[in-house]
Amino acid sequence: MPVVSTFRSGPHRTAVGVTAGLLAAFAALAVAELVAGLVRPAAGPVTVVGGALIDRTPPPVKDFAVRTFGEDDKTVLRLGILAVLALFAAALGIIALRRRWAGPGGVLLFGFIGAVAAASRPDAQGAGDVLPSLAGAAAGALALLVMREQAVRGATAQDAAGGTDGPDSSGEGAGGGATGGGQNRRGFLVAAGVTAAVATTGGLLGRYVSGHRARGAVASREGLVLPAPASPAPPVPRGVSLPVPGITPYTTRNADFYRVDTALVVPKVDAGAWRLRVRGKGVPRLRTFGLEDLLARPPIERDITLTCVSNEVGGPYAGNARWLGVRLDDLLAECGVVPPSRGGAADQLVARSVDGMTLGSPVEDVMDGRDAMLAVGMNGEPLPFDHGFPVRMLVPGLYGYVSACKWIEDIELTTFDAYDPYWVERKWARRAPVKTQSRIDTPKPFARIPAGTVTVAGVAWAQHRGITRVQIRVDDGPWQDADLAVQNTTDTWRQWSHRWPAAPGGHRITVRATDATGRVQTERRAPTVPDGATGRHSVFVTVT
Ligand SMILES: Nc1nc2c(c(=O)[nH]1)N[C@H]1C(S)=C(S)[C@@H](COP(=O)(O)O)O[C@H]1N2
Ligand SMILES: [Mo]
Repeated sequence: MPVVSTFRSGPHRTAVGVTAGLLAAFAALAVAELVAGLVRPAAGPVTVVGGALIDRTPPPVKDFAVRTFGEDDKTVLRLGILAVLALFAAALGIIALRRRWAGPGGVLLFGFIGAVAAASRPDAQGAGDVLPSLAGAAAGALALLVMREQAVRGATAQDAAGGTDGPDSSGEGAGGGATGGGQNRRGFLVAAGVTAAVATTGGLLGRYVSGHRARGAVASREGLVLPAPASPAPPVPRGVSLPVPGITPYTTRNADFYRVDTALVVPKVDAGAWRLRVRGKGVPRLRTFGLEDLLARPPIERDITLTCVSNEVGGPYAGNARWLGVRLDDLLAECGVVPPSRGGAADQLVARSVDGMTLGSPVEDVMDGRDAMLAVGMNGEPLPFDHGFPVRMLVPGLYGYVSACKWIEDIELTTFDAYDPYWVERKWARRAPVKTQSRIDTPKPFARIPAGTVTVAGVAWAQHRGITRVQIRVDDGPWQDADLAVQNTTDTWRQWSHRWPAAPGGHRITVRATDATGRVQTERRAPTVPDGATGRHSVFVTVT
């Protein structure tokens, strides 16, 4: 057995390498996050690498991730990146003991990857983006070099004393004596301890700085007093909500509203500093609006159901809220925009967010009189940060990815020929009106329920067309009309329920909806890519 106090070879040496590698990586990340906190919180290496991965994820993989991890997908991605990083860091630490420059060189290579990822993000702004990764890598490389020198110093001293290489001739380790061993262990432990302490301090400081930066935005949200609507939403009729346990509530609470976006760090925009630019084809001169300017316009309040194109049949990515905002058609008209049907040059409105996301909507839809809006309020409070504070766009009847830009800061009038926004570049359709869908909320799939009368219930949506009929089929039986809740507006979903005399056995319940154009929801199954899933939701239950 080698003397324990040297790091010559074996499990002990491996442990030293792994420790050095992990600590160096920790120092690199901590310093990077600190620098990111100072220059740009969204430019932290894990964030930019995660973002770059999201940018390059093929739609089926993205859909798999959304399906499997739901709204935890970003946490899973972050943890995945950290796990991969830890593996490489451990390996680099081991290699560093053998080859002086290999470890630090490897760390710098990772820093370079982070910098490239940062520069390739759609919201990259320049030097500030690459700085965190480069500074972190420099710190990590230095830490690894120092720890490595300390770890091998004693062993090298033994080389001089012993004269010959041991079986472990690939590296610095040699000889069996303990000369300098105690010293090198102490030296390494000190270096490791200092690295850990510096990294922890840097990390905490980084958190503090980022938090401090966000404080202005948080205060601006808390201080925002929403104006009273000049055009209030019509009172929600009694009877939009059916008294069925387990049914999706008519109005989705903000905390329960689904969230789908690519932001690994939720943008925290200070409402006071927020500006919206409107520019492009048909806009004679660039116009800029602050939040004050927006709120000086007559606010409208509307109930609108938002759905995501990535929602599988029966999936959860739909929500209904009461939004407060200003009419987008009026604002565009005031800027000089004319819809294509009246000779306007631009047929695509590209909305851009502070995090570089781009979403393209048909100008015709936005200006055809529907309640397209720039929203500032959601269910009676300022937009939550997750949902786009201070301002987001909404266009009833269109999927979120072609209309619902959160953290919006720029509107460009252009053509569908001239520009493909983010998701269109990634194989999703240019135009994507919401498809008619219905969902069974209760009973749940594979529920075991006692025989007798069972209430089957759920929601159906076909925004901007409206739902006129929902039908239920049990096994291969006839389609039977469900009872519809009262329709509020055609821009929102509609609850339905059906009392089913359930006989013992296994049964499959299927639902289908008909929209106000008379079209029945298709049974043809289509995947979410490129313009929204089709097919009918069904659940299998066992009646006992
Ligand atoms: N800035 C930005 N806005 C965005 C997105 C995004 O990734 N970034 N995702 C869009 C998509 S795909 C949908 S479905 C809706 C979801 O809005 P929600 O998260 O408030 O439910 O936001 C849209 N707006
Ligand atoms: Mo979406």
